[in-house]
Amino acid sequence: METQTQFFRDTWAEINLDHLYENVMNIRTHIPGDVKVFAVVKANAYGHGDVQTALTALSAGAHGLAVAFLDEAISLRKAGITAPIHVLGATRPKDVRIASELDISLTTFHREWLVEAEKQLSEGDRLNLHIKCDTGMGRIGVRTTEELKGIEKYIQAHSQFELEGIFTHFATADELNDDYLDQQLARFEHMLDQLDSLPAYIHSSNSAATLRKTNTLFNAVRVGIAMYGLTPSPEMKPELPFPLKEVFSLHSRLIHTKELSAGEKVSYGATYETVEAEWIGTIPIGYADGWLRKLQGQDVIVNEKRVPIVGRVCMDQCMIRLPEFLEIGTHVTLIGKQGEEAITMDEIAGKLDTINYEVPCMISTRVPRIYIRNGEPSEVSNKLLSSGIHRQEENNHQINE
Ligand code: PMH
Repeated sequence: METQTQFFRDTWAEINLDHLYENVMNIRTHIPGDVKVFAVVKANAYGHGDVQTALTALSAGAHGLAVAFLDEAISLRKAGITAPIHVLGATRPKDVRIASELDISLTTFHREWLVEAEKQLSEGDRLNLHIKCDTGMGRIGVRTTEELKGIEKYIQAHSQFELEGIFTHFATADELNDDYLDQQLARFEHMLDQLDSLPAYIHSSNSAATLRKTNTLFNAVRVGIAMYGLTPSPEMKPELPFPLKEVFSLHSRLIHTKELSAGEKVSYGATYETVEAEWIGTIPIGYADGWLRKLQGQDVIVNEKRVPIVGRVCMDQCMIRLPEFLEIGTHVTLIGKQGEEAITMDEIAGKLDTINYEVPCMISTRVPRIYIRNGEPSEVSNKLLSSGIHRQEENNHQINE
């Protein structure tokens, strides 16, 4: 896969792979050495870029990758990534053959699904499966031990299937009260007790559980948000076992500046009116980039100072109130640091009444991603990434040359 190396607009996201690497290393140091890390790179790695994130996480010692859909796994394989990949969500039984061909592990939670999937596979095919247990998330998964045993028996009786893993997902791991998590854990442990033999991977922890708990780790964890340097919930902030470094930042440049006299209007609806003579700058980012209209009034950073977005955010542009005349081309930081000033993902999430997970996911693919490694922006191609990044210790999951 060729990564975009050139772009022609003054708005971009910087993905700091050095921070990602450090976060994964810190997570690995925090957990016992025999617990494997699956880097969750679904949804284009929460908007960060799946291939670059995957390669960096693997170079930092992640054992494998987890995605939501088969399509995401196929695209990682097509990029040459040979590490274990597990599809966490449901896959249609009619699509299992390509998963088997590409050695992609799927999730199962219905005996009937296995019956249908088997029809797609030939004698010599092999499909790795993880059984999903619904212990209280109420999303997908087996809920009873009867269902679980039915699936285990069916897998045992059919050589095309290999039971590679069993897992569950916590609904409240990011809350400090553990009552519900403990109930889910007890249900999961009860389900594990029913199996004739345990598969290779047993996993339940997302980032929050990985950071907060020791009794949920089993022998693998699925880490997403913490790898991206974001805290799973505001209440976990004071308890973090090590600092997380934000990976994603968002930038633009002034494309126009002008002085308006008092009483002039700005943007659709003419809702903003200058109170005095004001310098107004325009930046080329708008709601089609995921910089939503609700961000009217949000600060950005220019010359290390906060200034507000004024008037309505348009599809491709928005306006900011400048402290003085500033040159076209002046750097504007929308998420990230300039000098002492910082706008965090959590600040933007707060302004949008949402969680930090949603913010990088919503910055659309129209915004080019620039990858930083070893402190330098790199016009990165995956070949480059595979060839020597980060003093790799465990570099056995890299791209096929
Ligand atoms: N495992 C599963 C099954 C998940 O759905 C997710 C995240 C993770 C692991 C990683 O969680 P983390 O990012 O908190 O570490 N899933 C979602 C979701 O469906 N909505 O928000 C996050």
